[in-house]
Amino acid sequence: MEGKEEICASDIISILHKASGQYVSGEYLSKCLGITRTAVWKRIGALKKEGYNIEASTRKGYRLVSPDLPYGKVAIQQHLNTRLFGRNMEFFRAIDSTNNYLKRLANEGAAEGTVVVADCQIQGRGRLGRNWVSEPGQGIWMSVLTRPWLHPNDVQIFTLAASAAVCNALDAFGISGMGIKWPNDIMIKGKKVCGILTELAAEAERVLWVVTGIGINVNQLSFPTEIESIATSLRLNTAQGDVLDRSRLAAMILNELEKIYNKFIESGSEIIIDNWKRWNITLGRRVRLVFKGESLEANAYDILSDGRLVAIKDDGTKLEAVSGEISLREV
Ligand code: BT5
Repeated sequence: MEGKEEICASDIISILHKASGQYVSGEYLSKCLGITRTAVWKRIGALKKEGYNIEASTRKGYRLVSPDLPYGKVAIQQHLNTRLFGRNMEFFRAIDSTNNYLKRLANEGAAEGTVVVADCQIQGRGRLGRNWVSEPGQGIWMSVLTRPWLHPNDVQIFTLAASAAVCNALDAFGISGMGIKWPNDIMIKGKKVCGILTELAAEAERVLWVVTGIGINVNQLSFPTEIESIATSLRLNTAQGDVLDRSRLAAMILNELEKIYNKFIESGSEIIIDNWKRWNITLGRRVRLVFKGESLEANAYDILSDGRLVAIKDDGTKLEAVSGEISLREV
């Protein structure tokens, strides 16, 4: 669904949701939205296909049977407190990759803060062409578009904002035990619960757009064999093991991301570094690095204001690396 149709559909859901299970007449909906009753009926049909449990009665109109909105745009947006992030949102039951789609929108001039979310990705992508397992009903697979006024060299620090924002949101959501492995992997008990893929377009002196793709394993109880020894989910790390509300968590992440992003634009990278360090599990540890083809052990020491990692080699010399240049493992 696109344009006016999409706006009407989410308005219909908002109106029905506010009615708390009571019927709303087709006539009222058609007046509110400025569309015909037949158009209302058609859109209700489309919403049912999307998974909304709507009951229709010829005399009384329409009502939302379950007060819990299914994972989707309306459910996410009701928890947003942002000015920009997620206000313009597209939600898909299935898509190749939310990053791919948002990159296309970015090139077509989409506004800053545009967000694409999918329940399932057929070709979810990790870094360096790796695969990202993104099964339906389980995780948060979403991408956020920003257009920061940055020199391309300064993007690295910006990318660290995403993992810091996710950890802040997880904390507020009641999850504990998470930490960030430089640059952006979020781990719980040594297993990966969230990965971040940042892609950008730039001119020589200026970034045109940054697409930040965030993948979080939320409700999985098991994983495909290829990742079962390295992946975990939030649900597997809660005491009760209940299904978690992906809509609320996705919104909380966008709320946090916008907050950090705005502070960064106003006053520089300190806010990102402070938040990132709050969750860091790399600095102060011994790590194995593959750097420019050479495999070595070193002590992860600090990150610089531009986001580069500083490690001290055993001969005392310093090594400074941007992500993508090194692969890193704890020893
Ligand atoms: C990442 O890559 O960690 C970045 C993942 C970004 C995914 C988001 S989802 C929304 C947006 N749209 C996309 O298409 N992508 C982004 P990397 O560090 O390269 O990790 C990839 C590796 O993690 C794989 O080679 C697997 O070993 C492992 N892996 C794959 N799926 C996983 C999962 N669901 N949970 C944990 N580990 C996984």
